[in-house]
Amino acid sequence: MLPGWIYIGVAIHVLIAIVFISSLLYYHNKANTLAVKVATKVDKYLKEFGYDAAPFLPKWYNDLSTIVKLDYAPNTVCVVVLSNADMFDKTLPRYISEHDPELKQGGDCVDLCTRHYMNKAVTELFPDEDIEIMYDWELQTNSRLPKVNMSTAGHAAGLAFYNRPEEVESPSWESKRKMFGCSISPKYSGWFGYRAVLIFKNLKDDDIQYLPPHDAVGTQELKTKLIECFNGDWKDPAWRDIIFTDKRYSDEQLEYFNTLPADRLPRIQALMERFKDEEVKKDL
Ligand code: B12
Repeated sequence: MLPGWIYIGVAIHVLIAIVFISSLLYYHNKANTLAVKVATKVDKYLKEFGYDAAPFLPKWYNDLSTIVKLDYAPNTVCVVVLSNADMFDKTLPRYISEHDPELKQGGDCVDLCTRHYMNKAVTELFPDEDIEIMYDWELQTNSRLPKVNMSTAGHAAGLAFYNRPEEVESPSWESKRKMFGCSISPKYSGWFGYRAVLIFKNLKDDDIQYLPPHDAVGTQELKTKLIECFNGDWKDPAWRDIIFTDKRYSDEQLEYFNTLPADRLPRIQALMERFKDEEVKKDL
């Protein structure tokens, strides 16, 4: 027979272990809510094609966006998708080589490529869900306003902080001048593009916690420079380099986006030549 204090000691240790494991499970479940699981699935699937995804709720978005609203229940699961440098440099040439007939019908190849991978992701991952996809270029039918304000969606999802001109305390520009805000990602700085918002109409999440995005630009001095550059020469990529990232666009990609849509065909042809050469080298 062991002394009583040993039994008491063991009981206390077991109790502490139970409390510890339950709190781990509680916080794990809180962090791993339905919206997080859905967005993680989308993110993992799209990663190899050069896209990143993160979850948000219409409530968070509508609390920020003053004009362009999302008319869904506040707790509906939504996912915002951006493209990073790999989408153009790696995925696009492969997509074009496999879907040439679609491209000959005209249309923007980046938009076609994005539409292809968004449709593929939702049909393969969520075949039974009712999902609406809104693209960055889509406008509302009766106004010139976008269907969804991508910068606000990305800010709500924590992907990139939306730097507004109103944040600048001593602006260097005339107060009458209309200045546009600019999103900066802690991962890609300005080297990304918003592409789509996926709305899972029948999925609701009441547990996900709002986490504000990381303000990577931070200082007033840099914010002033950012807003000045973003509203200056749109072909100058200085605003994209406002913070350090090792994942910038290639020169080929930058030149493509700096070329007016009507003049982009020769750039696509050059991209395809480069891709064909690389494929031939791989086979040698
Ligand atoms: C129309 C448009 C333009 C127009 C007008 C610009 C504008 N911002 O309105 C023009 C042609 C000028 C333009 C130019 C450019 N654009 Co543009 N454009 C758009 C587009 C399609 C819609 C923007 C819009 O009209 N919004 C509606 C107005 C009312 O929104 P808003 O002014 O932002 O106001 C809202 C917010 O302030 C919000 N709000 C209010 N308070 C608060 C508080 C917080 C904290 C937050 C988060 C939000 C918030 O509520 C307001 C109303 O809803 C978006 C894509 C999209 N679907 O969002 C791209 C977009 C904004 N453009 C983009 C880019 C890159 C550009 C260009 C560099 C060219 C290019 N495409 O490469 C240039 C840069 C500007 C310049 N030097 O000319 C990127 C922004 C990237 C970034 N990192 O920020 C976007 C998101 C496109 C994308 N696919 O990524 N663009």
